[in-house]
Amino acid sequence: MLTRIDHIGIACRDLDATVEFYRRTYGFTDVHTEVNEEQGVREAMLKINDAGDGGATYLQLLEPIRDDSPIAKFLAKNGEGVHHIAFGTDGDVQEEADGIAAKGVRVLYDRPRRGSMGSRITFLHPKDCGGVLTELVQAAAKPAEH
Ligand code: CMX
Ligand code: CO
Repeated sequence: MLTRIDHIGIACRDLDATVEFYRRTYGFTDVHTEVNEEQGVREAMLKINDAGDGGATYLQLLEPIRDDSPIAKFLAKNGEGVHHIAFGTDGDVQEEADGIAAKGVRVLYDRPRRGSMGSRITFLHPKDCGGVLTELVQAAAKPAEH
């Protein structure tokens, strides 16, 4: 099941300046920064709130590290702004994607890829989602409690 908004992805040209804007303007802080080579981004996750399923909701700020990456292409065409929305699943993301594909929506990956903080992610084609690039996220399993 899709249980929450996991994050909103925002394309920016200067990650550090954008993180600073969100800190100065709203008081949000980056809880995590990483480079995802496969996606061609340097990114920061700003936590907004915890969610009832044990997950959380974030803003994902994305700066391109390559000219041929999806974020670089988006910036060249549209400039900075909202790039995608991401729903969090409480179960297997591939099962969610298969169920959505069966409804006629194109899923971009054959199998999930690695997202922020060890999550498993896949994307739905924006042309099948009313112009909204949509990501599905299965958060990394938390270590077992002792
Ligand atoms: N939101 C809405 N529409 C979008 C879009 C977006 N973010 N990106 C592209 N489109 C639209 C374009 O406007 C274009 O529409 P028109 O044909 O009407 O002009 C169409 O989709 C094709 O766009 P394109 O610029 O030619 O781009 P591509 O087809 O090469 O790539 C997409 C589009 C969605 C397949 C590609 O961006 C992709 O694979 N995205 C998934 C991966 C990703 O976005 N990674 C970065 C984030 C990583 C993370 O979240 O962790
Ligand atoms: Co994302």
